[in-house]
Amino acid sequence: MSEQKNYHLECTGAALGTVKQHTESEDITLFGSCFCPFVQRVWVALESPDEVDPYKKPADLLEVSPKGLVPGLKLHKYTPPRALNESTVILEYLEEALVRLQCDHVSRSIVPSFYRYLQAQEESAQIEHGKEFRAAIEGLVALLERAEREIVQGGGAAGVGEQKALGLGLGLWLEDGDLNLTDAVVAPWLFRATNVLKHYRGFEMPNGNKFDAWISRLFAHPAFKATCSTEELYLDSYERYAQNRPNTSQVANAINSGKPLP
Ligand SMILES: N[C@@H](CCC(=O)N[C@@H](CS)C(=O)NCC(=O)O)C(=O)O
Repeated sequence: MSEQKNYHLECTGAALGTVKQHTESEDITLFGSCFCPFVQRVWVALESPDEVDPYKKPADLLEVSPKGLVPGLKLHKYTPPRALNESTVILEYLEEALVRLQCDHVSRSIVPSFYRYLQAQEESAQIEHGKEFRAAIEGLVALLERAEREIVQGGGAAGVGEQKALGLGLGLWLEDGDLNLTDAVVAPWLFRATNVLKHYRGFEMPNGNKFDAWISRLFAHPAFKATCSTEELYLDSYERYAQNRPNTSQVANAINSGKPLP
């Protein structure tokens, strides 16, 4: 009888190349095994796993995955570190984390810089805040591009269904995506950038094939379109901000006093 084969504990082929490129991350450990399809699911969305033998159930695996199954995830940024198991739960966590990251950027950077730019009266301040607003949009694009790289193209190992599930974290950024939270959270300001900021500050949106296509999908989306008024309404309504009239709003006051937005 020929010798029985055993499972492998080291990647081969393209996966080995990917593992070798892996730079040690200090904030997340993915416990995995090179042969495991459940691990591969998570791997396409994340970095290379730390190889463990799930049949031997080492203590560090049991600590994060009570049944001793891979994948298991350890998030070191929490004290004590948090653990997660079950491939679909891990994927949902990652997708949510991506969308949260994007939404956080919109709230912290895009929205405040929109108002700083619009309310700025001095030409030098308008130039400065215009650059800041543009950089904030580019920052969101960078987050979307990174997510796309990590998720959709990540090793090309995911099945179509998994890619679609993870693509939820990218919304309309993907050609066949659906409107997601990030899209809804940022669209009103991007839209006003094309009319209000254009009119009062001469702002021109950044360009790029993917960016332009995303903006077109976003503005043409029926749910968004159905909420837009005519341009005149926006130009009239925002003149107060553009002239930085006293007590325009709580948002305007917060911007003027350097406080967080209400
Ligand atoms: N439902 C789990 C399944 C994970 C799973 O079964 N992993 C296998 C490797 S492919 C494992 O760890 N097996 C160890 C064992 O059977 O003791 C998930 O989606 O994460």
